[in-house]
Amino acid sequence: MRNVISLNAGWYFTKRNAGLPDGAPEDWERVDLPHTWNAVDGHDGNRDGYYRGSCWYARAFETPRQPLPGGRVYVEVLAAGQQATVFVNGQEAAYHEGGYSAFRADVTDLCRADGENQLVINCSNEYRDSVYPQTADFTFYGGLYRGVNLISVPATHFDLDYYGGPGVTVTPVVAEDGGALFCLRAWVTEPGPDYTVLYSVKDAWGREVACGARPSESPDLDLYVPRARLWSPEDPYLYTVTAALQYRNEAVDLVTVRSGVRSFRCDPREGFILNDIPTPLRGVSRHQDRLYRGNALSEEDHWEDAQIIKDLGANTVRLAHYQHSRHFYDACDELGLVVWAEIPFISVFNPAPEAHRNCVSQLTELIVQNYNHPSICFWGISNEILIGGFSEKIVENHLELNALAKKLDPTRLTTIAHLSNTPGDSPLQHITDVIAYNHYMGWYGGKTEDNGPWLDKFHAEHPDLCLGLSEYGCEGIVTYHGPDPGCKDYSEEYQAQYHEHMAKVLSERPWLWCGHVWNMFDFGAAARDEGGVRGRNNKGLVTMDRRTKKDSYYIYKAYWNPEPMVHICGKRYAQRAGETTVVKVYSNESHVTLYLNGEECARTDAAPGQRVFTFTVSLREGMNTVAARTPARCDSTAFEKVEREPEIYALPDASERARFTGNWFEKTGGQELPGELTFPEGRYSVRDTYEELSRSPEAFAVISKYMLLATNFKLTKNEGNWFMLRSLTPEELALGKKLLPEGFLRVVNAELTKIEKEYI
Ligand code: ADA
Repeated sequence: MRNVISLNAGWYFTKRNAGLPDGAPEDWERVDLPHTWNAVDGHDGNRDGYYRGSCWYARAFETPRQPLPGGRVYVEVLAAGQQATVFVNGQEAAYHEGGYSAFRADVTDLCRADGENQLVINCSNEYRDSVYPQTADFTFYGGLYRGVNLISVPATHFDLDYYGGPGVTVTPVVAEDGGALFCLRAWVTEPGPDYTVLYSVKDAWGREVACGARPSESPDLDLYVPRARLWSPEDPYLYTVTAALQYRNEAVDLVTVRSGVRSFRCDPREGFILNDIPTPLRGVSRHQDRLYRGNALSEEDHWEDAQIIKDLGANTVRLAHYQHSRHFYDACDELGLVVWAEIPFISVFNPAPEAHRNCVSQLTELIVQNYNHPSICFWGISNEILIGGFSEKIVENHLELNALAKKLDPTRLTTIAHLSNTPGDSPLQHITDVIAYNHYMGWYGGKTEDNGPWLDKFHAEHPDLCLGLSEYGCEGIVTYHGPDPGCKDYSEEYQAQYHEHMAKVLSERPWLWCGHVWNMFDFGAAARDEGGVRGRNNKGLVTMDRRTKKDSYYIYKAYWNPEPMVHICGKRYAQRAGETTVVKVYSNESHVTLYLNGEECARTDAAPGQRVFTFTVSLREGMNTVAARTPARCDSTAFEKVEREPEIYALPDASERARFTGNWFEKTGGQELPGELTFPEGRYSVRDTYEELSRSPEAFAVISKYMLLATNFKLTKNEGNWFMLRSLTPEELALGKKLLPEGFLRVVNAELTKIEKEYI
C-alpha cells in the first residue's frame, strides 16, 4: 500500500553555501519544516536587505519498504523557494525551478540497501532572471516552507512522475436531467492484466452513489450519478471519489479526491454565472505570508485565513501571485470560495526562451497539481506584465500559455490581470476567456470616484469583453486617524472611506465578473518603505498578524455577509478633539440607533442598499460611551474628548503624504514647473531606460535624486527593484503604475535633456 511519511522533523540547516555535507552536519542549526530563513528579515524593514542566498538542509531517512519487491520511493518537496536541488546519498536526484509548486524525485535507485540514507536539499532564493518572479511587490521567502514527504508505493501505482500531480483526475459534468457524469481518468505506472482500477463515488454522508471498475491498462471511466447536488459558495457540497488499484483481494494503491459538481461561465453583460445563476464574484486577493513567520505556515494557518475570508462574506479569492498550499485550495473547496489561481508571470517580461519555459512549467504544475479542486474556476496567466512595455513576444508567449492551459484543462476559464493603462484594443485583450484590471484610482493616482466611470466607459466601448476588477485597494495603518481623512495619509479612516465607495461601485455593477480587494492581509514586501512602516504592503483589510480587522473589513462584511451586523468605526480613534465628532456605523439592517453615554441620541432608517450610517455628536469632556443598536445586534465603544489629538495619529513624516500628492515638488526648490516634454536629439530624457540612464553618472544622479524625493526609493544598480526598473523608462513607470507624482516627468525631463549623450 502507499505510505506517505512526513520528513518535517529533525533537519540540519545552514545559511552558508556549504556544499554537500559529509555525513550528518551536526554543527548546522537544527530546524523543523515548514521553514524559511526569511521569517523576520523578509519584512522587518531591511528594504531589500533580506537574505537571498543558497542554503542547505540535511537529514537522514530510512528506506521505506514495501512488503513485495519492486516498490518505488519518492521524495516529495511541497515547495522550495525558489530553486532547489535534491541529493540522496550524495547523488543528485532532482533540480527544480519555481518557488511555489510541489515536485517529486524518484530516489529508489539512490537508496542504500542497508536502509540508512542522507537526504540533502540545496535551496536558493538568489535572483535568477529565468525564474519567475524576478521582481514583484512581495518578498521571495527562501526555504522548504511547505514541508517534505517520503512516498513509498508498490511497483504498480498511480503515477507520481507527472509534474507532481495525483495520477487521477475527476471531472464532474452537470447533466441536463439533474444528474452528473463523473469523468474519471487515471494514469497507472506498470499496469498489467492482474491489476484493476476500482472507482467509488461517495456523497457527503459517506454513502456510495456510484462505483465501477476498469482494467489498469485502460483505466478511464465515466460514472453517472443521478440527482447530483451542486457545489456553490452557499452550499459547497463535496463528493469523495476514490480510485483503488486492485490486485486480487488487495488494494495496492489508493488516491482520494474531493470533488464538486458545478457549471460556470462568464458573459460580458451578466458577469459570472454559476449553475445557471448570475453570481457576481466579490472577494479578496490573498498573499500567504504571516508576521515573523514568512510563508512557513501550518495547515491550521491556511484554514484560518480561508475562514476569515469566508466570514467576511466573500464568495471568491484570487490566490496571488503564485500557487498556494494544497491546504488552502482544500479549504476553498470545503468552505465555498471560487478561486482564481495563477502563476507568478508578473511585472517584468523576460523575452528569453528559458524564462518562457519556466512559465510553461509553472503553469503546467499549477494545473496538473490542482486540477481536481472544484473551487478553482479560473487559471490566471499573467499579472501587470506590460510594466516593462509592450512587445510582440509578450503576445506570442501569452498565446502559448493560454493554449497550454486550455489543453491541460478545457473545463476552466483563463484570465489575466492587466496593468491599469493597458489599452482596450491591446492584443492581450483577446487571448484569455475573460480579462480583469488592477486599478488604484484613489491611491496611486486619480480619484476614488474615477473608478465607476472608468469601468462603465470600458464596458460600453468593449461590450464583447468580460471585464473584472482583479485588484483595487489602498493602505490603512491602524495607528493613524483624523477627522478629515485624505489620500496618502495612510489612516484607517481613509482606507475605510475608499472601500465604502468601492463596495458600492461593485454592488451597482453585477456585470463585472469579479472584484478582488487588494489585499485581504497586509504582507511582506521587503523593498517598501511607506506610511512609517518598512518592508510591508499595508493594503490588507486585516493586519499581517491576523489579529486586527481594520474598519474597511467591516464595510465588506456589511455588503457581502447576509448575517445581521453592526460595527462602530474608528474605535482606535479613541481620543478626539473638537466641538463635535463623526461616529460612523456600518450595518446591513433596517435601522441603526445610536446611544451616547447611555442615552439614545439618534436613529437612522436605512435607505435601500444603505450600509453606512453617519452621526455627528458632541462628546462631553473626558470619557464617553458610544453604542449602536440594530434590531438584531449591538456594538459599543468609548471615546475620550481631548484638547489635542495624540501625535501618534499622524504620519511620522508628514512630508510623506506631500511627497505623493504633488507638494513633493516644493522639495526641489519650488521652481516653475517646466513646460511640455521635449526630446532633443543626442540628449537624455524620460524616454531612456533606467539602464541607459545609469550609463551616464550625471543622468543617473538626476534620476536617482528625483526618484528618492518622489517615492523615497533609493536607486541602486543591481539591487532589489533595480531588476524591475532597468528595462523601463521613467515615462513608462509614471504612466503605467501611476507611482510617480504630478509634474515628475516634466521636472526630470527638463534636467535630463540638459545632459548630452556621449558615446565612446
Ligand atoms: C500591483 C501588483 C500587486 C500589488 C499592488 C500594490 O497591482 O499586482 O502585487 O503589490 O500593485 O499594492 O501596489
